[in-house]
Amino acid sequence: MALERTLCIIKPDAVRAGNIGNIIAHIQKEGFRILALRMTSLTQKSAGKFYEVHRGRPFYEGLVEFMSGGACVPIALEKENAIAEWRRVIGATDPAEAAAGTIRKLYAKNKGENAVHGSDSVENGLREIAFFFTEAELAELGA
Ligand code: 3AN
Repeated sequence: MALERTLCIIKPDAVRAGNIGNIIAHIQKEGFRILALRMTSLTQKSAGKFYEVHRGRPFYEGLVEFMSGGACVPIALEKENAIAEWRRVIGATDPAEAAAGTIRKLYAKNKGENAVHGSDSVENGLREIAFFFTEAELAELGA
């Protein structure tokens, strides 16, 4: 196992529903180290860029609309095996298929408004963290 980084985003539906604290409690209970965290809101342009890989898929425009439609909380996380570990904690993309006790089972509405993001590979984790946080911000906090 290797020490890895992943990007969590607490999405606008979960921020709106008042679940920031509940989701951070999962992060801490599961032993992730928080490297950086902020509350922000994405423009349509930046949401479109973040989800560039999904451009052209039928849900892309709705996803960009949703992700730029309210505040979100990106959080850079570190842990042994963080990519798989965080995906285990958040559960399946579709909350109807997510395992009991996972964040999406507890807090997500549907496949689109699904409470949290998790990176799908080590490379994407590093790229996505760099999308929101500078090297200086990460280093400042001892990351
Ligand atoms: P995950 O977030 O579980 O890695 P991806 O990477 O397949 O899932 O999709 C990225 C995001 O796109 C999802 N979190 C979800 O918000 C949205 N999404 C994916 N599939 C659908 C779909 N079939 N309908 C609506 N939104 C979707």
